[in-house]
Amino acid sequence: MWQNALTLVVDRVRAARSVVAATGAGISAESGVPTFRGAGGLWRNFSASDLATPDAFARDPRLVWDWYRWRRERIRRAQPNAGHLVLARFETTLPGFQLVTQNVDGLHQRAGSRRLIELHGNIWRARCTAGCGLVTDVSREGADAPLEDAAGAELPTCECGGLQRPDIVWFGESLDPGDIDRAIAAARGCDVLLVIGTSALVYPAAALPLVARRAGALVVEINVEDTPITPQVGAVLRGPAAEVLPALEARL
Ligand code: BJW
Ligand code: ZN
Repeated sequence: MWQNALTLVVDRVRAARSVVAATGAGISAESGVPTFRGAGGLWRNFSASDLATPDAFARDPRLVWDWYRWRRERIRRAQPNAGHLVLARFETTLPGFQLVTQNVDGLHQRAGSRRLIELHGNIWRARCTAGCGLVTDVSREGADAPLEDAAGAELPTCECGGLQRPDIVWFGESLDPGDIDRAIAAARGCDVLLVIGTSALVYPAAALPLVARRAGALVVEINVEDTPITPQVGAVLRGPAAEVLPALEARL
């Protein structure tokens, strides 16, 4: 039972000078946003690894945009859950708290998190592919359209006429060096790292628990399933993030 491991985690969080949380798609699962690799992670029989690549976009930008528009409308209808809300409060209740996310859904911001590193970009922004570099807020686009109408819309273009793409880090693309450097520094400098709702398969984000562990931090995995890092963490809180995080907060 994860309630037993909780006592160790509570003690270490209370004593910590710095706590870092690293989240993945699992934190938003209870908000109704599908994860990438679990059941429901498929869209029209494509997996994320088929669509979230520069090659896929070069081959068929309409297909990729349809997928992102469909996801955007699902996310728009979702609400931050109890797990997101606890992490937003940790910013003011825990010393030196830093949140790092692989998620692009913006639910951490909607829950109130401000000190946030988004490693893989944000689905509510588009970016010009023609080299002018303009980044556009697309959070109002399609807001009034029903979910079904999102597919097949025009391809979005920049003010300069260039094709826009989602402002997201795809497979084989580099993360923003400033973002990953700050995330690694936070992992290296923390006393407790909470790894929440990630399959820990995608690098370099998956290296953060190893960095923290080597630097002497307690690494805590909060997940409904085992992952490749489970054998290497100091504590496992096996359960849904929207239940485990409020239970942790209540004990602090
Ligand atoms: C719950 C729950 C509940 C469910 N409560 N939990 C080193 C080694 C091997 C490979 C590489 C390497 N370095 C780089 C690579 C290549 C690649 C990579 O890692 N590939 C691996 C898959 C093998 N990495 C990259 O390409 C990265 N770029 C890079 O490294 O640049 C340098 C470079 C340049 C050129 C060539 C090579 C390297 C970029 C990675 C970008 C990832 N982007 C994506 C998609 C775009 C975003 C989008 O459209 O939304 O980001 S992939 C997708 O996976 C998405 C996610 O952020 C990411 C991570 O997924 P996550 O969050 O872990 O979700 P799931 O679904 O996998 O897991 C959910 C978890 O939640 C599960 O464990 C559930 O059990 C759990 N769960 N309900 C708690 N209620
Ligand atoms: Zn442009």
